[in-house]
Amino acid sequence: MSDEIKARFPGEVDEVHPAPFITIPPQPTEKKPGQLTEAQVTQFFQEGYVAVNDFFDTKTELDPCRDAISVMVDQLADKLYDAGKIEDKYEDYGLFQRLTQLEKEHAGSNILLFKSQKMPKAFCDVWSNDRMLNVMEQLLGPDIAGHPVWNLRTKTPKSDAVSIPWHQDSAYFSNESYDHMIVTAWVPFLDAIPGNGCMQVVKNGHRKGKVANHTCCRGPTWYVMLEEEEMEKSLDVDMKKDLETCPIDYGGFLLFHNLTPHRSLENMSNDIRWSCDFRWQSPSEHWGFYGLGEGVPMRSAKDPSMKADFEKFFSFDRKEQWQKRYYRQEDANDPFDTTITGPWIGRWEIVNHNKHTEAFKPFIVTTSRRTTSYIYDIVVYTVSKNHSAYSACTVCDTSSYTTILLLLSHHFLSTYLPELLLPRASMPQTKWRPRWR
Ligand SMILES: O=C(O)CCC(=O)C(=O)O
Repeated sequence: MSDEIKARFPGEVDEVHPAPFITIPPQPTEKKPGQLTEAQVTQFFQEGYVAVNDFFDTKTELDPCRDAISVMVDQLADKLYDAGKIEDKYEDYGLFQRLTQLEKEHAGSNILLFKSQKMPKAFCDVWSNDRMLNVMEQLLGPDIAGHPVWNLRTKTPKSDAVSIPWHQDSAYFSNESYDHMIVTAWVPFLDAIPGNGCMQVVKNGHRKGKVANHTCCRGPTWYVMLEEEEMEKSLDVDMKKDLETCPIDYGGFLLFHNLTPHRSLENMSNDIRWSCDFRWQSPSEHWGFYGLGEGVPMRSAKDPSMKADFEKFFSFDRKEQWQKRYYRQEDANDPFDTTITGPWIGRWEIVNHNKHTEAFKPFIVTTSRRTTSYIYDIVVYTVSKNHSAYSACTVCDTSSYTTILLLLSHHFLSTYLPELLLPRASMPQTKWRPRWR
């Protein structure tokens, strides 16, 4: 028998948890507005996705989101103009063109808007929409919370920065997200079609209950990637049969979850494909969000009068925490910096280095029970910076670092641990020095 030890990254696991993803929970006995049909609920659990059409009243529920996006674009134009980054604010352009014009004059404008997100009230209203929560009740049970990860997608035409490859959402979350469902409603603010970058899913990709091995990062971006070959091998899907393209008209949404492999197509149109992905889960489950704040409870079986407390939810500055923990400070303080980095970068093999992977600064939590895995993140990250020494990962045995943890203080760990490990792992000389020193 071979003694070969396989190098593993923190995101890689053998564990599988199919039950929560394929088992329909007890359905509400009461008929409620907006509820999915039995066939839709069945499809969601069997195939890992379902398209829901004609759900929103576009005039009263989605047009306010469009208006809120226009305000955000306007604010961005002002900011760029005031800083002398652009010479024209392109005020005559509408919602589906203006950001493209800003992007032409100041490359990265679409990333700045993506990065600067503050959730406007119109979006909160969609997120906590009563009919939407009736849908979530069918998928998650009677206790529902909004998950803290949401994204306004600024998919400008033919832009590499917003070209999102195959992935499962759990690849971005911590391992504690692997065993329970986090539902996404992907809501487009126009008719999303293949030509303007609608979503694709790989149906049945959730049925094994597994997070497949991802790599990082696609081209010049911060996105993790899931190779089709890897999906076929570890998720038992057949890309020829299981790939589904999901056009969604304005007023509808696409439902999928954290184990559904998905991506969006290129936007080959002349319009910006605006969309927002909202998430929900049971409040009793782990958020999988690296301790960066909790979700917002929205519905409770015990307290039928519960309303989402957005004031409390937004009082915690996730962005500030995020930047403190994972960014080099010089990037975090520049309002026009288009670098995006985060904990997911330390979770997978970095096969393509770029400014986003370079900016990643691993974060250590000495007080949490997950500490050992954070240390492991750093070791793997450190070693993977030098590909010729990649096999040195095999010496990184998580349990042996538990002892170090007990003996060393947080300061000592974050300052000296990588240096101590490098010679031990017989790393060849490298010019790279840890960023967090
Ligand atoms: O909107 C997109 O282009 C991709 C969305 C996505 O990957 C997600 O919602 O997880």
